[in-house]
Amino acid sequence: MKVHARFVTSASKPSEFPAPNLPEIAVVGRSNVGKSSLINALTGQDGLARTSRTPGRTRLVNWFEVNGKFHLVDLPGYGYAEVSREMRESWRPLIESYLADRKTLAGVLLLIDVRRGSQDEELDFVPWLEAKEIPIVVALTKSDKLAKNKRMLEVAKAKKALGLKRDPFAVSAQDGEGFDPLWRALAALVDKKK
Ligand SMILES: Nc1nc2c(ncn2[C@@H]2O[C@H](COP(=O)(O)OP(=O)(O)OP(=O)(O)O)[C@@H](O)[C@H]2O)c(=O)[nH]1
Ligand SMILES: [Mg+2]
Repeated sequence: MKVHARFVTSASKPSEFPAPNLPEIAVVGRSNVGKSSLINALTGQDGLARTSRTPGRTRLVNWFEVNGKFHLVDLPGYGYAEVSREMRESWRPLIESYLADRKTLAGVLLLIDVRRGSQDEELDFVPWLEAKEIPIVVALTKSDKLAKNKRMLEVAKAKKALGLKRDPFAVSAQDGEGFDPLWRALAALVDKKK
């Protein structure tokens, strides 16, 4: 798929959110799981979203417009203990209010590190999204870090743990594994929203 993406804006509070004019896919996951890297790799634009080895890099909500058709929204990561309590407590309402109230939300791309698997946050989060009838696509990131047979095992484990109807995708921002089926799944969410 040929992709053109551009940065739209950042927000630290709902009053700064951009006008809800395009369907949006929110990229959600633990800090350091590879949300920003995946956005860069999927769009083929290095440096579009800021990435870092240090968890907690993305502290704002960032909007990226893709092919003039939809937004990928990079949300701050959760589960990063070293960020001050105050910071963490300001993020949760920001993320939750975004997910609960955003009229243009087409779905959530939930990322889980293939080596860590689903933890409490994901086990809580998936039913929370389901209760709100927000469509979910799950992808296991950094698939390049595991041999193929181990990867397949993790895919099956995550599907079962989260009670998903379909296999999560295994993706790698490093080598592009899994991008075609992931793009198709995201495009389907966007189309359904229109
Ligand atoms: N090997 C490998 N490393 C990756 C991959 N994706 C991301 N990383 C590395 O993981 C680290 C975190 O990546 P980010 O994209 O900044 O993670 P994030 O989820 O945006 O993190 P926060 O903004 O802190 O929530 C960086 O050092 C990346 O280079 C991948 O597919 N493979
Ligand atoms: Mg980030």
